[in-house]
Amino acid sequence: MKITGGGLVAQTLKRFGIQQIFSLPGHQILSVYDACLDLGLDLISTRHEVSTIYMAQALAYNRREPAVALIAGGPELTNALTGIAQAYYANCPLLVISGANTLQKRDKGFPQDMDQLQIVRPFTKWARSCHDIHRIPEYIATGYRHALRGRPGPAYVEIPYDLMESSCQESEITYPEKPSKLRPGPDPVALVEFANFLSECKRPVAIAGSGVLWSEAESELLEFTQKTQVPLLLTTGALAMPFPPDAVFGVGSLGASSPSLNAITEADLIILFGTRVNFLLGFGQAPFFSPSQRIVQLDIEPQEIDTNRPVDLAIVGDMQASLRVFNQLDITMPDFESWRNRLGENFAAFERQLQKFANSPQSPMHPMRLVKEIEALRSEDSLLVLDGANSILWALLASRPKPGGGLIISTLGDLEAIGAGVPQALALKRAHPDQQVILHTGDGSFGYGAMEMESAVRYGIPITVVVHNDKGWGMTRDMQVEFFGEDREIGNQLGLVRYDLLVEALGGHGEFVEHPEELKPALDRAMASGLPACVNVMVDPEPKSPGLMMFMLMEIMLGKETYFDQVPGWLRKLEGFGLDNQARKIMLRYVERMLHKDMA
Ligand SMILES: Cc1ncc(C[n+]2csc(CCOP(=O)(O)OP(=O)(O)O)c2C)c(N)n1
Ligand SMILES: [Mg+2]
Repeated sequence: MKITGGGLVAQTLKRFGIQQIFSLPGHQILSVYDACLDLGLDLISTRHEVSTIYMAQALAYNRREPAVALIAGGPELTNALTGIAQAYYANCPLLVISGANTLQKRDKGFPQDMDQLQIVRPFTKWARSCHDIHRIPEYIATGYRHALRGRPGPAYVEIPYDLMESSCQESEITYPEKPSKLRPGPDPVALVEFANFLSECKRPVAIAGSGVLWSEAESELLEFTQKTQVPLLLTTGALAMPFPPDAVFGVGSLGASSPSLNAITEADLIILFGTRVNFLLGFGQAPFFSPSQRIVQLDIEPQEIDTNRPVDLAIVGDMQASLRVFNQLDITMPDFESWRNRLGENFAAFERQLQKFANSPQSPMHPMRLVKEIEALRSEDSLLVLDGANSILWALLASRPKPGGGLIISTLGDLEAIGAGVPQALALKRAHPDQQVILHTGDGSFGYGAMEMESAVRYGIPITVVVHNDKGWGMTRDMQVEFFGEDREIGNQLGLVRYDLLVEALGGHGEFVEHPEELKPALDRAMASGLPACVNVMVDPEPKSPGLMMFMLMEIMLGKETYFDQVPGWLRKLEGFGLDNQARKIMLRYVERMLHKDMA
């Protein structure tokens, strides 16, 4: 039987167990579309190419394996590039398949002709063009393998139009097996050393990041905490995996949560499980970290070890494999009971502080009231997507892991591109129609993917979008005011936009909420509507979150020192917003240090 190049693409993906393909049409890839009809693949077509990538990202986070985006090359590829770069800087495994001009038309001035490989190379682990129809399955398998193995990331396979449309005998094709996840093992001597570090410490804390997520090591991590009694913090990258909330002592980035900040600054041993010592961990520097703390870093990527902060012990290996071996060691641990109690009390006190805002009657709504009402509605298997900036920082204070769900922070990894929320939520709901999927997004960020609410209507994907509407690019507006002055605001206002009406016009359900008591009924109606829904909630732009203040502090730490005298003013704005005395003390210590340096 004859099969087209496009047919080989679809057939190989199907054999790998891939059901969903996210795509935007273009003539070069129509033969893949045609094959999807015959093979029963779930092809979702979008309104912007970057959405195809954002959707694949979310599915990859959820499934912990490469997901597929199919685009047609030329301007389709340039449009998709931000998503590919975002995945690259988040170590998110993707297989991007692109069409391209026929070989006969290349470099002659034909429309949509460009050197595609050149622009994707900096943002992919592996990028190739396939020129032999018989080798299409092999190239797809190789791309998949590069995306999956080692530290994950995006891979790119380009198949020119003439190859997509031509045919060969399927009997001539050997389909490769689906590449499996390989798990490089740790050095056993280093693991014994790790056990020694634990037996010598008094106040250990473990911080788990996306390395645990990609390795699917959540049960091994849980077993580690049960065996050692080391208190655990989850950074933003790890929150996408299902996890019991009562097994953690702090959630989110260092700056977004004072329990995490306390635990890190007071610990005498810090264990990093697949997490980068970047901005989210204060670069491992003072005033958050101290030189006297011992640090053990476990990572699958050897080049990641020692970034920003030299570590005392490095263990290179897959997280699941490393923890599995460690958990089998016969070790006696010191008693961490009082340390655990202290951190547990900190976390409980922090939760009580947040609770005060849950019932706040102020109008427009306090951002924390919005977060708390969403959190109260979440089911045990709820999938929550957070997009925006200030909106994310508020949500991270109170959003907790769920035993059967996950939490994706849209602005994945180090690139932190805003605007992926709608497509990401859509992909999750398509893959899990029976699970609750909620997107909590800033108004600015919603604008990027708003047109995908039409895709949601077209495919009947009932996501619930809650717009945190502060009528502006909130975080950049706040920074502008703090750094340049109250009267120097320009270009950051967005005005009052009825996003709810926009979504109604696209065929979805809309709710407009101006007062806090209207919120719960509106959310209930939106969820019961069975339609893609937008709950457009007016929130007070005035309160400042600890995360925002910490962001500005980090800017100063890395060179924006001229602004350090503003820090005491920022701290005053945090009064009552959940950043407790300990965290304030740490920041003040930092300011004093800077002042001293300035005078010296
Ligand atoms: C793609 C992209 N464009 C611009 C930025 C810069 N940026 C960071 S935060 C932000 C404002 C976000 O506004 P909104 O989504 O309304 O969230 P808010 O802070 O108001 O809650 C901007 C423009 C970015 N990070 N990524
Ligand atoms: Mg906003």
